[in-house]
Amino acid sequence: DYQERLAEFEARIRRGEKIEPGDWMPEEYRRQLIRMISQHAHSEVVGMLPEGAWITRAPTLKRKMILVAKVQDEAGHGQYLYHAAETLGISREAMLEALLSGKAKYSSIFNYPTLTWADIGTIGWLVDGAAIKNQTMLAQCSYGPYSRAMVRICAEETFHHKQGKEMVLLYAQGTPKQRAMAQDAINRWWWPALMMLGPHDKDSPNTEVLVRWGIKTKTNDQVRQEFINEHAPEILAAGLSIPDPELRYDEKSGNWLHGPINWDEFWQVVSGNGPMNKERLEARRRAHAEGAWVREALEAYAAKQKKAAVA
Ligand code: FAQ
Repeated sequence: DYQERLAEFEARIRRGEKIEPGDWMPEEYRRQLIRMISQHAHSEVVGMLPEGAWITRAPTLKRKMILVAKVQDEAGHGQYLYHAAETLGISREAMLEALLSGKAKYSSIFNYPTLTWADIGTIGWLVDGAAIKNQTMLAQCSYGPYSRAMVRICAEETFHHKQGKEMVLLYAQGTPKQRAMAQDAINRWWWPALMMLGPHDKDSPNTEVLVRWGIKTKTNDQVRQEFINEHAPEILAAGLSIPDPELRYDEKSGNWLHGPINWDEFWQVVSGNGPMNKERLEARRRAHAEGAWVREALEAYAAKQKKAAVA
């Protein structure tokens, strides 16, 4: 019966076994994974937009090639994650419909504009930096296809992180104009990067069940602390400042403690009222409509192949 199956399922997770597609799982485990993985896939795909806007304006051929590769990686991550979600019984059409209708969430961070070229470096350093902290945690998750996807994706994001950090460090040592551009980008992306890792644990309704079932192996605040501990000293060492007057190193805990996060801003962005929410969804809807002919052609081709196979 249900209680026995649940006990065995939880015992498997405690033993560190992966749950695979087709294995018995509680409906709530399935629902939570579909929610998280589809939101993650949408984030990768919407996440192509802020950076994609700078491909034609990259300052050198080398930077342009790196940026094209990064944005292409993000499309690949989206594909990979939609497939992982499909193993749980949801269709890609249903997920895309949820995104395009504005019903599904995607990461708050991609609703901010990329105003200067330094934003591209800063996204690599801070946004990929935050994403990697979250995703190395998820690489340990109890659902096999998601955890394996995270291993591959983190490897690529490590490259994204390094190229971003290299760029910002270079500009931080550059001309006064370059330094100012790097500082301005850090000023605008620091807080959204902290928010990206989700609300404080006490305001995070999903964490408890996700941790119990080994989907999350760390809480939002734990991951945020790891992110700050790595990045705050590096930003300061580069001679840049962090827009948090309360930020300080705490000897006792070994942590960099931060000031209050503006959660009103976060919830505004999550509920569709961020600076770029409308533009982002509009761009996705346009891309979907303009790609209709590709889907039709694929269907026509598949139908023809099927007919040929029958004959
Ligand atoms: N944005 O109960 P919790 C990337 C929602 S990939 C929007 O704490 P949970 C790569 C949350 O969904 C970035 N909504 O939720 C890249 C929930 O609402 P719901 C994406 C957010 O799941 C780099 C409600 O608030 N990564 O960046 C956000 O336990 C550079 C309550 O929150 C992933 O998606 C937010 N930031 O923890 C690409 C990783 N935070 O669904 C291009 C997978 C929370 O109940 C360029 N996801 N909400 O209606 C996760 O690890 C988790 O879902 C968290 C949130 C940690 C994001």
